Amino acid sequence: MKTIFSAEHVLQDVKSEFYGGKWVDAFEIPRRAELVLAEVKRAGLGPVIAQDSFGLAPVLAVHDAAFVHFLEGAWEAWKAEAGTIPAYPNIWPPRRSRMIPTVRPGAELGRYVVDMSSPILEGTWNAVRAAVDCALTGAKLINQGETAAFALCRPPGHHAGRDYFGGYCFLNNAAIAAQYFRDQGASRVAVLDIDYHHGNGTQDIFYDRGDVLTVSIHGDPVQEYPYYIGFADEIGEGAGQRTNLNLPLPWGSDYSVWNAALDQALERIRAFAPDRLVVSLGVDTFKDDPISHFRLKEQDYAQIGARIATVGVPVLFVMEGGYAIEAIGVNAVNVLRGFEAAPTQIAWTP
Ligand code: OKP
Ligand code: ZN
Repeated sequence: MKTIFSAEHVLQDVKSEFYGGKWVDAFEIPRRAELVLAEVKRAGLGPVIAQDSFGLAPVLAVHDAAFVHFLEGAWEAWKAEAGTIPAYPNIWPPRRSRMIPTVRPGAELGRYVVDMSSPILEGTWNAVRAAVDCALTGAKLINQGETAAFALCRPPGHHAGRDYFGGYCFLNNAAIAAQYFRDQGASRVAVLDIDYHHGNGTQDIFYDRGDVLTVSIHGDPVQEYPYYIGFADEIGEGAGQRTNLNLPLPWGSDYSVWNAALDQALERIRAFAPDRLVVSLGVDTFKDDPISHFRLKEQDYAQIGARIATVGVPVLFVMEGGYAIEAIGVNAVNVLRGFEAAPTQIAWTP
């Protein structure tokens, strides 16, 4: 399959992260994408191509306009006040605040960001736009007849909601691609999120939508980020009733446990009969991941790819997390190779 990759990802280059009450070396670093790219090439997965430009319309189809325009101008506003240091919030709005406009960039940041893991830097907006364009280019390739594509997005996207960002994510690459599939004629789209962390942003975006099924297998929010969302009783609302499926698993879950959840996920996806499947591909489920607590092994990832192929519809893989730097390439590419090696026939329809 083709990989879509932008060199502009390097513009999001956070040095330190506030983690467990301490400043530590950042986990979500440019080297992650470089190592995945290197393994794509070493394994001979297929051509690596650059992204096309899609503009902001597909972004505004899922994200709040004021939020998007805030992100676009956030660095310039922050720099005018604080200089060229990473932009962090001054405050988070207290409950029952009047959500009035403020004149301070650090106060506006608190309106939109949910945590301390996602500072805005000089190059953030360009890196984020490039990642979105990688996902959209992959979706376009699929609409042109590819049965799978790999959007090697960085920064990741699945924690970005309609009008909020956080968890290293700014715009929701996978959700934007899913909506693009809908807008280009797909009747139903499924998003399967296999990152270790709950895909709260994707859930948020499609929560009241019956045309997009969102399924996430993740560390139980009782123990794990994003803590406040991702529980099994969140099933969707309104027209989206029963089109959200959360499969939280406890710390220490290994592949036998995880694969049973994948069975449930795939059963629900098959019953939904989507035209397209978007996979939020995080490999922070790996046993050696420094911020996660599942126990998947290198070879398990090929099984996952083969299992995903059984859905039998075209799949856009969108890179999300994975922080065990020495293994991220092998694990991510194992999913893709496992998918390609599977005997299943993929039914492509326009
Ligand atoms: C992004 B992705 C836990 C702090 C977690 C943010 C994690 C974001 C993960 N104590 N910080 O889903 O891989
Ligand atoms: Zn994650």
